[in-house]
Amino acid sequence: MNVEQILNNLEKKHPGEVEYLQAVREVLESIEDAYNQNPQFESAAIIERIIEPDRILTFKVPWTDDKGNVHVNLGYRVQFNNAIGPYKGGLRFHPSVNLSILKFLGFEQIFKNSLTTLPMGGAKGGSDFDPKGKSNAEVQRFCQSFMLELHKIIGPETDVPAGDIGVGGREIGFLYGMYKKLARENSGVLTGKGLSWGGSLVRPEATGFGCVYFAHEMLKTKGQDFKGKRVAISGFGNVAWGAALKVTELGGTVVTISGPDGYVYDENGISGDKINFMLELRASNNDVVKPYSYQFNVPFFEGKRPWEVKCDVALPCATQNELNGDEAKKLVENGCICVAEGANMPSTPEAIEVFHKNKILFAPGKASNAGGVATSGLEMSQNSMKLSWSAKEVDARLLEIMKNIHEQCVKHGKNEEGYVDYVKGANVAGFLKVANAMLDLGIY
Ligand code: NDP
Ligand code: 2IT
Repeated sequence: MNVEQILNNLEKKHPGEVEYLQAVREVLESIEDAYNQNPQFESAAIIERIIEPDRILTFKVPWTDDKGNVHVNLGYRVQFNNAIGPYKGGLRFHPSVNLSILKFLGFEQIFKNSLTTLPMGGAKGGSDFDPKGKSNAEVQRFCQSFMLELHKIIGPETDVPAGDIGVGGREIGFLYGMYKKLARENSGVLTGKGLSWGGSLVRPEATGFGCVYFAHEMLKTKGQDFKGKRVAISGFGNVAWGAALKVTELGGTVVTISGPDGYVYDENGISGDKINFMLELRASNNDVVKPYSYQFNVPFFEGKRPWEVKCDVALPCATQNELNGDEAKKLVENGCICVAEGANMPSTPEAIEVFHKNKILFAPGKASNAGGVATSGLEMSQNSMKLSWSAKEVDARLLEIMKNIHEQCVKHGKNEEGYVDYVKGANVAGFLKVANAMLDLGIY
């Protein structure tokens, strides 16, 4: 079957799963040549097998709020593919979570994890639980109830979850505490752990740092770097925070951060204590960035996204489909030369088309945000060895991994004119490794 037929069948099988179908289409369209050149993939139905998850666990998560009311949320774990290593991927707690979103994220994770050079398969999970406004005790009870089900299918050698939107160090702590109680073991079953109980230095910063390392490699292909560059960042969570730190360290000026309420524009740069203030905003559990504008006396643009400002580099670090075709045009008009995704699939297909048409540097999340899961992989290595590496060592490995991913993208994505299609490069490189592993492992 050709790629278009496979996509048509998938659309019929899973109508309405918009994000999942969008992610699969993007990958299949860019690996089509590699697939057609390798008939052994078709005879082993590699694509038909890679686009469906191995299994999905759905479960209810009952929990009690501080007033004694009982609530029921939905919990999921999508174990997508374990050809090259244990299932690996984050947990997202957000009211928008549904199966389509988790299948898109789990599917992307297969190729991202393959690119990291480390042995990790792809998975994702989460819940439609809304952490906004919940007390610490409520979050704790929710996490404990979630783990009562999840523990049945995870393990340090089978499936290793981590954080994502709404799941940070605090939630990983509550989840891990309950896992330890149930499994009676201390192991690397979750990553993003606290430093005193098995975590890795640099994991909190890793996704943002990795994204900026990747963007730096892209800029270097044009003889440029971050010095003096104006950088627009969206989001104000874990990824945006790490990216803001590293951009500033490399001499760039971060001019925006954003939340669901709008964006702030700080022309003097979001650096130093201002970056720490982002952490306070996030920890407040209110999900707004507006207070930054009072605190530092800068403009706030209600209900707007930051892609209308003049910038040299854009790093979308909030969520999927947060940068559309018109916004991409605006970025290009305003002189933006490089876009590296910190979030997963933040650019719509129309936006990607605009970036490619205008030949600007564009990196898809599965390449540029892979530093988070890569450092999770390094946390797993440290747990297995029962050793802790220094921050310097982890950071050096992270930098090497991001450079390696960049090389893989160039190798598989450069066209005759010398333009690098990082989407194609990342998808082809990520796919070939997993597809060849699947061939070696047989059909089952
Ligand atoms: P956080 O929870 O720390 O921060 C994300 C926040 O961004 C959410 O609280 C969300 O608010 C907010 N947000 C949602 N939509 C928008 C929007 N349109 N504009 C601005 N802000 C918005 O999550 P992370 O920083 O961990 O994750 C951010 C992105 O990075 C996600 O796409 C995630 O999948 C990706 N990622 C994360 C990694 C990690 O290690 N943490 C690794 C690789 C990728 P609200 O809840 O109100 O919608
Ligand atoms: O999207 C992602 O890569 C993550 N949320 C991190 C996953 C992980 O296992 O560290």
